[in-house]
Amino acid sequence: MGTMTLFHSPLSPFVRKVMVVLHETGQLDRVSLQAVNVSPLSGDEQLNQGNPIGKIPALRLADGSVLHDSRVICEYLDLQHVGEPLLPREGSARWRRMTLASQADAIMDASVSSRYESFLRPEDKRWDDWLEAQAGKIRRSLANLEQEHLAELASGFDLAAIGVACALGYLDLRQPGFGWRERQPGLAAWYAEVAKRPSMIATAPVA
Ligand code: 99T
Repeated sequence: MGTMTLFHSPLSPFVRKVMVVLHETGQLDRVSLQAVNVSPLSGDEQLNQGNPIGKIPALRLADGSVLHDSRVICEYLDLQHVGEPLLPREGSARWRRMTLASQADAIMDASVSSRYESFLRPEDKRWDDWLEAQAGKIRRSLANLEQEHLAELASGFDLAAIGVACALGYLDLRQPGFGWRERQPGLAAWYAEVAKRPSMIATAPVA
């Protein structure tokens, strides 16, 4: 039984990032999972304690304080293990990797936003231009990863690479017809490899 509590849902790519970090850094047994099912329209009272925005993941520490969001939790966990750091601690490489990690989060944000627009919003209020704009963000980001970041991604499974892998996993889950593999064959090959890691297999979302 872990001393920390992670508010968790198996389908959230942001939660998955944290779970992959726990696997990769050997910290799984420090955390108990508390299942929550939230959307912008339905929150969870316990989750809101210390986390007024009410999103997952949130991590309640042993002293009762709560960390959010996923970036903060991942960085916190990265400072708690003795293995290779999952982000360079200093220098220009730190900012480059953090920016790549942020790009991965932004792909997830656009995908989650599309999911809410196409699933949560009443059918007569759905807005195709909104969906197309989110898809454009994702397409541009993936093209940029293919053109500029493949070598960087392949250089190690750190927080940036974990983020990109979770973003792609979520895109496959919610928009299986997106067709990114044809447009980004290098990224597809990289993803096929990292998807075989035990941390990715153990956290794969099942709809
Ligand atoms: O928006 C809400 O109120 C509830 N949504 C969430 O909690 C989503 C779950 S992914 N989490 C975030 O958007 C976290 C974003 C934050 N910046 C972070 O942690 O990095 C749900 C996906 C799905 O149901 O398909």
